[in-house]
Amino acid sequence: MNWDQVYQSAKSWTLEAGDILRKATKESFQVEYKTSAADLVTEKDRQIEKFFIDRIKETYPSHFLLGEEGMASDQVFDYNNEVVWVVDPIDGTTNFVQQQKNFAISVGVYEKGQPKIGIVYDPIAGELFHAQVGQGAYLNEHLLPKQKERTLEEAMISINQLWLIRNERVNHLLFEQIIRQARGTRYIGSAALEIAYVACGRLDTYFDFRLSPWDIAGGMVILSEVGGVTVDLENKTVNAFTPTVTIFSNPNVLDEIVTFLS
Ligand code: 2AM
Ligand code: CA
Repeated sequence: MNWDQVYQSAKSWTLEAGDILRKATKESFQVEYKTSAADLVTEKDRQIEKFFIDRIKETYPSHFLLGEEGMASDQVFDYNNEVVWVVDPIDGTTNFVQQQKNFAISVGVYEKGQPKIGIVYDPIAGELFHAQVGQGAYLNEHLLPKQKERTLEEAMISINQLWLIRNERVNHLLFEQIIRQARGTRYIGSAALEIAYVACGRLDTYFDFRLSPWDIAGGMVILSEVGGVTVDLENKTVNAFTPTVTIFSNPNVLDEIVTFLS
């Protein structure tokens, strides 16, 4: 497999898809509830997923696509044996609909379950985060530095406020000391962007407990290229295909954080 060529394809298709979404924020489009008013899908989510399916089929017919909208559900494959493009056509659909900003396209390309390429693109900010394994991570054309030395009191923490009130997935009281000690908290509402922001140091740790492969597959490649880590509450490495309970972090801050999680 010519991975340089796949990397170029992934970047140029993502930029092209981003143009479609940027224009879409100025137009009206159809919005549907999936399971509730907090779980939306638009015709643009489906259009962008189809855009990737068509290009992958044409250029890399042996590759598969795993996407949030399930539009390639005719494809049957085992990700441990194949090349798979893990695509979220719009990560942060609620923001796309309500704010017309703070959303991203997320693309991860994995071979037999192993990361190869990660792309997270914010088309409104014009920020393309991208990485090919072993070659560093970039924000547009700038190489991102490795994760900085940082203490919890200098750290910016990202967490959905859902996990700070009583909930079914995690003990919300675990976060009290972490948040009290940290420099600040921020939440964007797009998992792919939060992970990319940890990679470039705008955030230091992002917690989430309701994730799917397409939310994180692209961002994880970018984060690991700068020395960031993806672990569960027991500090064990998380696989992009079987997430749910996950911490994305600068490793220096994580050492302090795990002391509060046990
Ligand atoms: P989405 O916009 O692609 O649905 C904030 O809601 C973040 O969590 C977004 O990245 C969003 O992705 C993701 N998210 C929201 N609801 C989710 C769910 N039920 N399962 C997995 N991820 C979800
Ligand atoms: Ca999505």
